[in-house]
Amino acid sequence: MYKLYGNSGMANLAPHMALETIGVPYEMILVDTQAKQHQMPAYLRLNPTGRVPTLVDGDQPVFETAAILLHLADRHPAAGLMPPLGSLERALAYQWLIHLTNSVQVAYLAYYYPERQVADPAFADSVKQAAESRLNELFDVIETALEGREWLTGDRPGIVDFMLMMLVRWGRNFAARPPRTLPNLGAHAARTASLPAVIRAFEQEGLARPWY
Ligand SMILES: N[C@@H](CCC(=O)N[C@@H](CS)C(=O)NCC(=O)O)C(=O)O
Repeated sequence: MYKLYGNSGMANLAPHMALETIGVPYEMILVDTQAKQHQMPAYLRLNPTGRVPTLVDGDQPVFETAAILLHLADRHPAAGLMPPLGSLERALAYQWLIHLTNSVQVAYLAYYYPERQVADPAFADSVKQAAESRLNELFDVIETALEGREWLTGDRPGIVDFMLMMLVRWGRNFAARPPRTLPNLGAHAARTASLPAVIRAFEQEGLARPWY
């Protein structure tokens, strides 16, 4: 049985949506990040980066959200969470998943933890504002890519969509322009949030509405 370590609304949310979609047995294990459990030896043995999430498959811990999502999609091909192997749609799914984790998620880390980016905490607010501007630029690109599409790749929801919806959610409190206010991104988030498996994941994480 899988074990997914994480905390409410954190990056575990996308793998959580995937697990609920697959319908396989798993245990969700709360890591109390407020209490710094993610920095404690028991957790660091699973994930030496000291971040959530971690998926444990059998005895094997796997960290990095995108890697966990890809592993779940590979393990359960019947769930159709990635386009067919070798297809051009799959190439685009890799493109977007890597972009989402490598650019969008990284910009969010500056947005949520600006103090880690600067030696002088006086500049933290400025870092946060710059991160929000950068995220707006990144979301503009995805907004355009979603034109005329229901899902970011392929013709059914998959791991890339779960990752995107989670990242749209993380911007719900942006000062100027939350990503849900862009028409295609807002519609994509609504579409994803109406999937029964996604609803279960949000409810199990105790997330209050509005979700994005
Ligand atoms: N690239 C990593 C980033 C993980 C990450 O930064 N997770 C955040 C939560 S969304 C975290 O662990 N925050 C606690 C901390 O940094 O102290 C992944 O996707 O797994």
